[in-house]
Amino acid sequence: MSFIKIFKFAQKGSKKIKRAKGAAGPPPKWPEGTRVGVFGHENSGKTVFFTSLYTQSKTAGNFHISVRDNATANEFFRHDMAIKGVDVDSSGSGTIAAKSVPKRFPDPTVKDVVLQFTAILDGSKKIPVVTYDYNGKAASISDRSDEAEKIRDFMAGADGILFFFDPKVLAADPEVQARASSFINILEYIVPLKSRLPIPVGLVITKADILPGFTGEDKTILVRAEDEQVMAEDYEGFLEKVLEFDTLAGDREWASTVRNILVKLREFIRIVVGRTLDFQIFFVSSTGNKPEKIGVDVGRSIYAPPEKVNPCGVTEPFHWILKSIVRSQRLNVLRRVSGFVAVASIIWIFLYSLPFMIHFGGLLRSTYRVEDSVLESVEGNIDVISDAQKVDIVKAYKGYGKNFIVKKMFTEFHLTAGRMEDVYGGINLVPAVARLDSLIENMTRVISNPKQHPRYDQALETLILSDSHKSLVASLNKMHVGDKNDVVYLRSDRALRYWDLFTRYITNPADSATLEKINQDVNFNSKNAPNYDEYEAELGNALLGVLNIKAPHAAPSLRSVRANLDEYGQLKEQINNSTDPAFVLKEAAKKLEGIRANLSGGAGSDQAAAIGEFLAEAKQWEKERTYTCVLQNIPDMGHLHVEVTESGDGPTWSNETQLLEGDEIRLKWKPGDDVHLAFDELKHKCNWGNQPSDRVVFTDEYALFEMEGKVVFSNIGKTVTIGFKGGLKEKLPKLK
Ligand SMILES: Nc1nc2c(ncn2[C@@H]2O[C@H](COP(=O)(O)OP(=O)(O)OP(=O)(O)O)[C@@H](O)[C@H]2O)c(=O)[nH]1
Ligand SMILES: [Mg+2]
Repeated sequence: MSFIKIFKFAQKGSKKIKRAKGAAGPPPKWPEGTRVGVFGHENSGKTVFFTSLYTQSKTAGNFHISVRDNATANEFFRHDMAIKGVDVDSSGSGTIAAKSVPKRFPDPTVKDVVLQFTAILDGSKKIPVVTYDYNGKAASISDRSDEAEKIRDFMAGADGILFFFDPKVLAADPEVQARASSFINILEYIVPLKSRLPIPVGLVITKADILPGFTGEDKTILVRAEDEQVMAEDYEGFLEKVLEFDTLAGDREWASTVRNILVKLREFIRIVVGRTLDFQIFFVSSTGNKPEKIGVDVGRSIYAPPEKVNPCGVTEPFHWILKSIVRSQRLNVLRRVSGFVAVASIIWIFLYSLPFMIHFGGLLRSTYRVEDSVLESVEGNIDVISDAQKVDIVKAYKGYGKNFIVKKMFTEFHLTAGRMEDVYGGINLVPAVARLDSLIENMTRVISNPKQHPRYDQALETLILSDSHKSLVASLNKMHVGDKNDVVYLRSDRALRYWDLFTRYITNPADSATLEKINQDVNFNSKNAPNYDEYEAELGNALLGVLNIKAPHAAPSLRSVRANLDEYGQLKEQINNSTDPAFVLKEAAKKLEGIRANLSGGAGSDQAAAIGEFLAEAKQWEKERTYTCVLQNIPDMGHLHVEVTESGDGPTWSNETQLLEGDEIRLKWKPGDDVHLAFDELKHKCNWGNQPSDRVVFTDEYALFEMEGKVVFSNIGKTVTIGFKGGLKEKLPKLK
């Protein structure tokens, strides 16, 4: 509902209340149609105007009237006859004939009448018009009668208003002001002061024939279409511009008349200009020629219509106001449509953004909140998140991923949620444990090798740690956070404690209390500590070994250190000359472990350290690692497909990579994995490894080593040569 309508509605509401209090009857029900309000005081010329509008419309080119009801027809007819001086002579024989009687103007209106007719504009546009004639006394500003109320009610709901002003009152300034004020009241009744005027308003100066300088039709419309912008001026600007019009500039008499009227009516014009472009001033004469004064009644002179009645410009105000109404109705429809479009757009924008708001502002944020609070509790170290905390995060991502909006509209986020579930749920602490193992392994290496020990500066009484010592301790400290019962926390705690004891020993090797503590701790842990795995056991042993304390779980060896050192020497040669991974990484490593357990400090400490290093390196081979394989030679422009699978699995060939001579491929492999090679000859149709020209599968524990060098495809008699960056066999650990 527009503001104007609300305003009108409120006004009508207040009117109803007023009426109820005054008990003056229900508001009038006005007929449907385009309502044109003619607001004019007594004697302003309304009735004569309507009559001449009717007669004139019969000959006017752009404005016709077709009367719609009897009351209107009767009203027009009666007054037309009176003005023309025609009466009906009904003789006793029953014949009716027209007879000439003295011409006279209609009497002041007593009984109000709603006039209804169809106006035909410019020969085509038909508009059902409803207008109203009444006793103009009720239009007076001081009138509070029911008639006055009726007039206001009609005007308030009008689609356009014409203010009829009788120039005969111009000389009486108080009356001019009173009339202007009463019309301003009506306008305020329609819309508050200063708001845009929603309907066209015309000022109709009636009886223009009495005005000096009025010469007829050419003076009827004051502001031509091309000068319309003067309506946007304030009163002073309006007056100045109007008087500059060509039509006035060369016609001093008329200019002075117009100026006089505009000045006298300034309070009214001030109210209208600047608030609408739909304003116009008309000068009309319903009689054309001046009527003849024939007498005086109470307060007014009595005139007779002139000999020749020749209405001038009377159709113009109605033609203009109806056209303006049609135009503004079209504009209103457009405004309503654009309003509707604006509302629809806002609704659409809202509906469109709703899922985004729900997703980013709600679903995703609450999931992140769960994850963030966990990460905060472990100071950002993802590796030490407890199982319970992981469950929380996984649950949060699971719930998020299941949400309809996420699934349907944010598919990428849905996939990410799945990955996050895997990250937190699938790995089950393995990365943390594995990283910790490798840190412990590093510590074992440091402790096993006296060359890598920290140094104690006696003079400065300071323990000197190398960068790698520091980073080892820092990494362990990073894992030493979060849930205190968590396996990573407990194990990093023990490792740090071992390091602490170890550095205490370095600081003061003679302190038997430290040695005692180390001995006790390692022994205790090896039997009682939860999750005390082989890496920790190695570390404990290394600690005991270097301090010359016997490993707690090692069986006491009967063999002498010398014998072990001999065996060490033989093994060293074998290992360092061997290219057999099974021997170097398994068999020899096992033997070396046995030897180290039986090497007691002193004489065997270098060897024990070397064994420690060898074993640590050998252990690396047990993990899945990435190897860069180079296809050195592929005969006859064939190509190869390579895939590593778990032991016994068939290849999927899903990486869809053709390898040509000289190509490199990165393979992830660990002992036990199988290696599949597929050879496609030049003209063979490539199916990414499926249905190749020939294939070879290596299933040995160390399959990757079988692949290094020459690989024979016996069915087609082709041999390819494959190498590894840095060599594979060459990289096998050596014993120092
Ligand atoms: N000079 C001149 N006088 C006119 C013209 N039209 C009307 N009059 C005079 O104005 C008088 C009043 O005209 P009405 O049309 O009856 O005025 P009204 O506004 O209907 O008056 P109420 O019915 O009393 O409200 C007429 O009797 C004429 O004397 C006109 O075009 N020229
Ligand atoms: Mg009248």
